[in-house]
Amino acid sequence: MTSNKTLSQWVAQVARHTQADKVHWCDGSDAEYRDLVKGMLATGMLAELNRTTHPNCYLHRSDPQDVARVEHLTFICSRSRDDAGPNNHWMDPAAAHAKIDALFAGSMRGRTLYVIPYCMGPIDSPLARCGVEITDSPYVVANMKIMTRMGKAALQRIEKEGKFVKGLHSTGDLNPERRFIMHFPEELSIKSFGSGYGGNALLGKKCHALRIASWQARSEGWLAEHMLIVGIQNPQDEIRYVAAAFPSACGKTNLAMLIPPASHQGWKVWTVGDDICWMHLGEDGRLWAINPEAGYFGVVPGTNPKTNKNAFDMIRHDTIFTNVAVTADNQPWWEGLKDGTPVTDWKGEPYKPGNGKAAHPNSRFTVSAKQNPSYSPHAEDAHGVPISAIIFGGRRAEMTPLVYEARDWTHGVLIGAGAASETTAAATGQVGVVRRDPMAMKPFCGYNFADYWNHWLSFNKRSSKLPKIFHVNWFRQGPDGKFLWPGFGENLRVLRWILDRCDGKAQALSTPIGFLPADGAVDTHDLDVSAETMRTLLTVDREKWQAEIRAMQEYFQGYGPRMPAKLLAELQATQTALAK
Ligand code: GTP
Ligand code: SPV
Ligand code: MN
Repeated sequence: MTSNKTLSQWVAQVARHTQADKVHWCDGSDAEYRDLVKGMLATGMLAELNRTTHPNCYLHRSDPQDVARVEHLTFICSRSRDDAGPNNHWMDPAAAHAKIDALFAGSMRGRTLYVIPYCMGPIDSPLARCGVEITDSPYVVANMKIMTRMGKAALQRIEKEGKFVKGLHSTGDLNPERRFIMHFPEELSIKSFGSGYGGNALLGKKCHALRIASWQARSEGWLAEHMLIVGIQNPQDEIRYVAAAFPSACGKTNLAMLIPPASHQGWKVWTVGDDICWMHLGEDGRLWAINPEAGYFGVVPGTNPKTNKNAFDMIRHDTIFTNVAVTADNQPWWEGLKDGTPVTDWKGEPYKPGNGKAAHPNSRFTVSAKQNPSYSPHAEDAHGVPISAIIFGGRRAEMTPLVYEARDWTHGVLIGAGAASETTAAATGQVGVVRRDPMAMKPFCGYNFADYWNHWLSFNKRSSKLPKIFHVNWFRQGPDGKFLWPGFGENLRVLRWILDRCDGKAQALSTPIGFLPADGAVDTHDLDVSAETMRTLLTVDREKWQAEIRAMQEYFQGYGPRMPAKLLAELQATQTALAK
């Protein structure tokens, strides 16, 4: 099936070990997708949704114990434990292989083994990278078809280059006791067992494009980040690109697809990517970014015509829904939708309001980027798009201002490294707990964070044209628990201040934590937010920030002598300024 010997031997060896019934090499065609869907409808793995309102849309109900990423079962298996760092769970590679190979033994008996050659990034891009995922889940194959450039063209590129990341996946029996997501960065390989959930099972995404790619990026001098990429076009038709790192379920997809509010005639937003960004330093000294993905695996709840009309429209056809509820006339339903009433919940049981949410809070849509009305014509550019600003962010009910700007690159790296956010339903475990999530990469950095921050700092020596760095927080709450900032489309107002700052235009005040917008510098015309609320959103509470700095110091101590001294000095400078 392939001229690449490493690949054919690996597939044969896995087929023997897992005792797969059949081997299917995916060609990535639409006919193949239709056949897969037909097969899954027959076994009940998919159910068809209302054909009239949602043509070619399907519902997958996962095992109720398999609905999110499992960080406690995710391992970086580097030879040295220190290379994985305190930010990762580590296992010795030999021990890890032995443990997970025992689970794979015979796991595909009675099942088809699918071979999925895929390309992360535009197929003709020198920045793109290929992989092959072996899986026994047709649901994974269908999702990979939407999320990556999958099939023939990818296989051809692999045969030409002779290089690919090996990913082995089996859903096993979905028992959480026998579930592991293991990464072997030195071998460029991934082994995932016991889960069918996106981030655990679609190996091109978090496992390859972030954990393995971040390791490669460090040794090769580029960046693999958990960032959206968005183009912002002003009324003069100039387009500038911004990359933003927010933790899981903290607003990347929404910002990437933003629709300008009615007050902003002449503005337009273009989506390049909504989750992952690979950035390389160009010959011109700027950072150039590609989106390695070809589709969106997005959070469903909260999606409606007011919050995100682009997403709402794009998931009306040819979409896979995972763990949403359904209405009496078989339409998908989720919390945040104004219309319709759920009759069956995400588990497939009759919906009763007392039994919790109708749709799972981490229910997801899988949809091709081509269906996005705001998909950028430059998203397929082989060399990517130039980045003007980098934004870090998080979900903080208190303290963190709506927006602030780093003094310089090193300070910006500190802002990213010190970022924290409330946990969400995207990973198993408690929701709403503030934790450090540096650069929104806590679950995804494939190596020691201390080395990662050093890598970020090193760009300063390589270019004088790096983007400016900012931090945003859309999630401040008032005493009544309501969000103080309207968010969504109105976030364009903050993006405008950011881009104006890049042009040296907007007014700012220098504070100990960085530059904050001067009074009135964030445009609030036609916006129902009082001047008092704006002041609350844009002040630095010194006492709270002093405590925050202490929390960062404590966190950084965990990285011991590998911790970059430059970041500690920068933190010390902030602390001194706050004490004045
Ligand atoms: P992952 O796919 O997990 O990486 O998440 P994401 O960062 O792409 O988050 P997404 O855009 O899907 O948003 C997650 C949730 O936050 C959804 O329920 C959104 O409706 C909500 N949300 C997004 N942007 C905003 C905002 O500006 N304000 C408020 N209040 N909520 C928002
Ligand atoms: C996230 O959790 O950040 C996601 C969803 O984007 S998953 O791909 O499942 O990790
Ligand atoms: Mn994500």
